[in-house]
Amino acid sequence: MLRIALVNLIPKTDTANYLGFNHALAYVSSVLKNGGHQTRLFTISSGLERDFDRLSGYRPNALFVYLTTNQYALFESELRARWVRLNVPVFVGGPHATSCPDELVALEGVTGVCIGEGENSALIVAQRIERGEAFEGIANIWFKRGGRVIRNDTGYCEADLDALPFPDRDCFPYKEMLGNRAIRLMGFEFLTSRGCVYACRYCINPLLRRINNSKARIRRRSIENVIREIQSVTKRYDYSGIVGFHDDIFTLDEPWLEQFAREFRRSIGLPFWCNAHINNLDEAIISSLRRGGCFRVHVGIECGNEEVRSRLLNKRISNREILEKVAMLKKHRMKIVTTFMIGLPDESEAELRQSIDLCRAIAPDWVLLSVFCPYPGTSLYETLVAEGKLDAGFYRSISTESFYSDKAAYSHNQLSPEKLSYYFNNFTKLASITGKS
Ligand code: B12
Ligand code: SF4
Repeated sequence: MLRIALVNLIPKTDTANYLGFNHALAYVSSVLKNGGHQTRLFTISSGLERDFDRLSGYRPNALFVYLTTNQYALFESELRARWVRLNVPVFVGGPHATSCPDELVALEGVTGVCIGEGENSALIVAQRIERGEAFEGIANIWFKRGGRVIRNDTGYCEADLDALPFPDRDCFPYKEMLGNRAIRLMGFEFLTSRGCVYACRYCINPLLRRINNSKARIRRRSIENVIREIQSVTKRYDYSGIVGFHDDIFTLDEPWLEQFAREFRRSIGLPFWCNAHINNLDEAIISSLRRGGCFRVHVGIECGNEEVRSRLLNKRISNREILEKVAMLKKHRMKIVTTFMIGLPDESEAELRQSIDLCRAIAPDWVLLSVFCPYPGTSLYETLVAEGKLDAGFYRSISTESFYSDKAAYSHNQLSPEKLSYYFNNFTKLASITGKS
């Protein structure tokens, strides 16, 4: 039995609450526990010796780290300054490991990286560590041996999501999280599917599909499996608040949704929210959502200029369609959350103003606003690097506190940093919206 430290690097700011639960680590933890290992979660904020003391006090046999791009700089400094002292294998997975495996595996102190899905790979890695064996032949894992990088095959993903154990929530501080604002707004989180059919140029999904040879387009859990998980979670934590479905797009499969909504209403009966795509909303789908108890739908709008949305972002929806679907949602008394990004490549002030205008016309209940960040592995990142507008390694120096920052990661041709910051801080006010995050 190994003691495995699961590591999540989080900002110190209030948004840290928002990061309480992590699906990836919860799934990985669950398979490790089923395999007879012990896991403990360590949330680490910038440079705190106290966090490291807790970590080393656990005497872990290995560190399994979840990594997004915004967490890279903190990861690298913790690794170099502290974790190497533990002298244990360090494995890294998550979106940044999937998009930049070569760079990560080359780092001193990193033993291996996981590219793409990791439940099975994590378990086999743990078994090999326990037996003192090398990591050859483990799908999705690249590792270092004697200074040489060994690249095992990638592209493995679980075809049958019901075969996975339910994610392990016990390693998260649910009692504390229950008291905070994020849980009240976002609820207990679940995933009923993996994958997306669209190919937006700022999103990881096209890369995941490439890695998985399109096998991972959309996989869905059975309704029975999802309901059983929700029942066990609400019972275990005596929870009767809201439920959130974090699936990339919850509304892709109409027959599934219709049946799910009926079953959810019958056996769970809690209010829920979900992510949807404007293209996958019609009267039938919205009625199913409503019947199931859905009170809020999150839709990605991203910007107000439809030519930019289509050409630059490859999100092919028109403003007319957006407003029609919004009206339909409102007719069904659905609350609406929209995501917008500002500071898109070459975005002019006039275009940014169009985003504000569209947001005003939508009048959502809540706006999730970000300054556009070009994540490695996305085609927009590649274009910006190729055009010389972005330093390929920009993320090496960004702060983990910058998840929701008002600064652009690259040199913006049209908007000064002051302008961008002004619009970030005043977007919702200018759009006359009261809710913002
Ligand atoms: C749900 C979700 C959220 C949720 C919960 C996030 C969480 N940490 O759990 C919320 C709403 C809080 C959220 C917030 C944000 N998110 Co988000 N989110 C997602 C989403 C839609 C699904 C992630 C998920 O849970 N997948 C299911 C799990 C099971 O799969 P997984 O994450 O791929 O993990 C597997 C492997 O990576 C691997 N693995 C992971 N860790 C490890 C470790 C080891 C040792 C091993 C062996 C394997 C392994 O095994 C896991 C299981 O198979 C993804 C898009 C996507 N489809 O991936 C974006 C995504 C992760 N989010 C993203 C971003 C940018 C954000 C925000 C910064 C929002 C913003 N302002 O822009 C914040 C930051 C929060 C944070 N750091 O977590 C980006 C990250 C891009 C990047 N390169 O870093 C993504 C990829 C979307 C995108 N733009 O493409 N997000
Ligand atoms: S629709 Fe959403 S999840 Fe799908 S590719 Fe576009 S941004 Fe990513």
